[in-house]
Amino acid sequence: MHSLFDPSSPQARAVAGLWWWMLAVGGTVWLIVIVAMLWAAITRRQRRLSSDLVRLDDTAHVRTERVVTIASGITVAILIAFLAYDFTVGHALAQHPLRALTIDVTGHQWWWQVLYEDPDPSRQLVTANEIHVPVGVPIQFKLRAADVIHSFWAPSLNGKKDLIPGYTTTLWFQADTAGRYRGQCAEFCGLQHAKMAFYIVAEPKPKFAAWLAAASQAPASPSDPHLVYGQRVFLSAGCATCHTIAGTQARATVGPDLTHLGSRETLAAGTLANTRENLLRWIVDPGLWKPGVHMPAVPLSPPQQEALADYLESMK
Ligand code: HEC
Ligand SMILES: [Cu+2]
Repeated sequence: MHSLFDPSSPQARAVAGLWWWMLAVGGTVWLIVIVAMLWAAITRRQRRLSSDLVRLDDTAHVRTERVVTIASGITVAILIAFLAYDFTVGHALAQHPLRALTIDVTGHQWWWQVLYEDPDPSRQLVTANEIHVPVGVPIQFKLRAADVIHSFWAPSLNGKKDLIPGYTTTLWFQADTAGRYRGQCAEFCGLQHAKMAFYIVAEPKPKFAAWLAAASQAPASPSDPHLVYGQRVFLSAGCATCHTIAGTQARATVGPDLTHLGSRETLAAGTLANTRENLLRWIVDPGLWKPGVHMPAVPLSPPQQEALADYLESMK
């Protein structure tokens, strides 16, 4: 779901309410103005056709002035009412209730790093591009940017919020219903801005807790020789200079954490469905799918690529 008109949180509903009111009032005013304009044009033309000299007498002048004054007054009143409404919506969105969960999201060109805060730093979970949240729980997002300005926007859950380098912004929402909500970077951030999507997976609390527990576990070391080979390729081909896989020596944070890549539904921030075929294609030439991407095509033999893809997909 990716729609302002399909709100699934109190926050998105407040924003949608404001939008509908603006559409209704703005639309009504527009209609009235158009009708008045047509009416004026038609009556004037009729008067001219009857070769009436169009000269406004004093009473007509006074009448026109009065209409203009009243219309201006109504316009100002409408704008002030909307200003007040807008402030109340903004205020409601800014109110932070006691939140159960804080998630740090860092925007990178062109992917999202996701960190689940925990009082014990060693238990902080890091993942990318897919954000699991429990339903019915207020969740705070701390938003940062690693390079340029990005904007976090999941329209069914809340309005946009910019991610600004060197500064932390916050946003919160509470998902009402379980589902998969699409989000998108909403601030132009370079060549692949359009391919910088993310998904918010809202789940019932027990399911979320199970996901969190599983995702916090480092995957077991592979025993299958093919996968052992895949891991060796990963660790020796340079992938580890940019990526992390928990439980291995790969600890770099230049690119997305790949620890449980097999459990994610898309690759490269919503660019490709996460299938073995697509993963292989991505590894062989990431720039083909995302020209300008900050991941090089690493020269590997076909058996190395296959083993690597199988190893990464095996980590659910
Ligand atoms: C110079 C740093 C760098 C190197 C080296 C590198 N990557 Fe990446 N990788 C990235 C970046 C940056 C991204 C994010 C690209 C994007 O979505 O815009 C990425 C994305 C990925 C993704 C998609 C992850 C996701 O969450 O969707 C996979 C899979 C991946 N890389 C695997 C590899 C493998 C396998 C290797 C080694 C053959 C490798 N990378 C080498 C930087 C690197
Ligand atoms: Cu962007």
